[in-house]
This record gives sequence, C-alpha cells and structure tokens, in this order.
Amino acid sequence: MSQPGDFEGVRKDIIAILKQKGYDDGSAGPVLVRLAWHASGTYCKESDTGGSNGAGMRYEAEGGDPANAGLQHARVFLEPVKDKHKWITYADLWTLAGVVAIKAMGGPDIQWKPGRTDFADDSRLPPRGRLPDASQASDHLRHIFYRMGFNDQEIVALSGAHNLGRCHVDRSGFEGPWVNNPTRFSNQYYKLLLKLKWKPKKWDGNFQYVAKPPGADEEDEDLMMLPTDYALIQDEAFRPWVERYAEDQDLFFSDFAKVFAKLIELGVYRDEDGIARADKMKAFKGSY
Ligand code: DDH
Repeated sequence: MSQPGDFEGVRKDIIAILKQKGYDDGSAGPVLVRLAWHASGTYCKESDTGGSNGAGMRYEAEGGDPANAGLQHARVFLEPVKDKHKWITYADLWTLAGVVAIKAMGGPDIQWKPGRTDFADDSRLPPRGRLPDASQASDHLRHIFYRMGFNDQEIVALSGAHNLGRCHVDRSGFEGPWVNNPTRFSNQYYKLLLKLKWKPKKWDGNFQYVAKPPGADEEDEDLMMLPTDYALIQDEAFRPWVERYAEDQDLFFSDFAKVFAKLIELGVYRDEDGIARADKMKAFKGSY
C-alpha cells in the first residue's frame, strides 16, 4: 500500500506492467491507450454527460458494450497497480495509464491531472452508441467528435493514436495493425495512409483496407486501415492535416499531446486550485 497522492509511484508501477510477454506485440501499452480513450470518448458537450469521470466501464452496461470489447484485458493488466495504490480511483488510473503508456512507447508528454471519482453504482452511465463506428465515413466522424467538442484538426490528430496497436477479429471484427511497429508512437500512420496502395481486403469479414508494408515479403502480415481511417484522406478538410502530420512529426506530437489532454479532461470540473470536485460534475446530479 502506498501513500495517497504518490502518483510518481503509480506511474512507475504502470510502466512495470507494460511489458506483457505473449500478449499481442508484447505490450499492454496500446490497449491501455484505448481504455483511456473509450473511458473519455462517451462525452456529450450538450448534455454534459459521459467522459472519463466515474469509471463506468466497471459496470456491465458500459463495460459490456460491444464497442468496448477487449478492454477487459487493459483493466485486468491494471489491477495489480490498483491493488498496490488502493487510494487512486479507477477513473484516474485508467486515464493516467494511457498517458504513461504513450510516453513509454516514445510519444509526447501529456498533461494529466488527478481528481476523477468513481461512480458508486451504474445509475449514471452514458448510453451505448456514443463511440465511433469504424465502418462509417467522415460525416459520422464529425457527428461523433463534434459532440465531444473537437474540430477537424483535432479529429485528425486524435486518429494518429492508430500508430499504436492492432485490430482483433474477435473484438471488433477487423484485423491487423496499422503500422509495422505498433508499439512505437510515431507519425507513421499518416505517412502510410498517403503512401501505400490501400485495397479492400478479400475476406468474409468487415470491409477494411489492406496493403503490404514497404519491402514486405508475401508471407509478411498485411497492414490495415479502417473505413474511418481512410476517410481522413478522402475528405478535403481532413486531408491537409494528414499531410502536415505526415511531414512534421514534431507538430503531430505537440498537437496530439494537447488534444489527448483535452480528451481525458472531458466532463471533469475543477476549482481554481485545479482540484476536481465531484459535486460540481453534472453526472453526479442525477441528470440522466
Ligand atoms: Fe481506435 N480503434 N478508433 N482510436 N484504437 C481500434 C483500436 C485502437 C476507432 C476504431 C478502432 C481512436 C479513434 C478511433 C486506439 C486509439 C484510438 C479498433 C480495433 C477499432 C475498430 C479494436 C480491436 O479489435 O481490438 C474508430 C472508428 C475511431 C475514430 O472514429 C476516429 C482514437 C481517437 C484513439 C485514441 O487513443 C486517441 C488504439 C490505441 C487502438 C489499439 C488497441 C489495441 O488493443 O491494440
């Protein structure tokens, strides 16, 4: 048991669980990033509901949402950290784990602040259907991300998280990694979107794009893009941002750091001293 408030200790213990031999590409990092994103991405600006506060995925209504399939692995990876630092809330731990994993995989420093609380029951969970559907196109991306309060540039920057990890048929119905090295944060995703010849995958599964990595042999694993990834180069407002991030990794890192910090703060209210106050969060007033 550690001292309450020892976030440095928590960070160290998150780093210690990142290496997971035998799991995916040997790292828990990508799925931890996805956990932080799905915890936060339910936010709705207009009703001021959803977001990372509450850690609603502990309950079946949110955790069992097919959109969250596979994220139980991330939560299980984090259990020993929670066990050692019992004072930290799950809502803080899940967002902090995403930030720590991105940095450990070579990404930027992202500002993270504590103070989220965990719901005591499942009465205030966001409805299902707020996370994006990968089979759709740019109008859907705008519908989902404008609802959270993001603009076109931020949508493209956030999507760069697909430099990390992979799709699993048994989780989402899609298959494969986006880049050759899916545990190293970089701007490769944008480069490959523009550079490779993406073709529809020939299979019975969900429609997705595939391409061979540069210099690959026939037996090498295909790289992939979701329809929503491909939409970023089809849409005339998104595409210039893909081009800029492909050319300028520093710009991507700095924009990504800002937008990921904004994502994990959605629906978290703080007093001037920076401390989150549960009673100020609408989600606690039983408004839905
Ligand atoms: Fe994503 N994502 N994501 N994603 N995502 C998947 C995996 C990962 C969409 C669909 C999928 C973001 C945006 C979108 C990560 C981070 C982020 C998978 C595969 C699908 C499908 C799941 C599986 O089979 O295991 C769609 C659609 C969007 C969108 O509309 C823009 C964002 C904004 C982030 C973020 O972190 C900021 C990561 C990391 C993964 C890899 C997970 C893993 O287990 O590996």
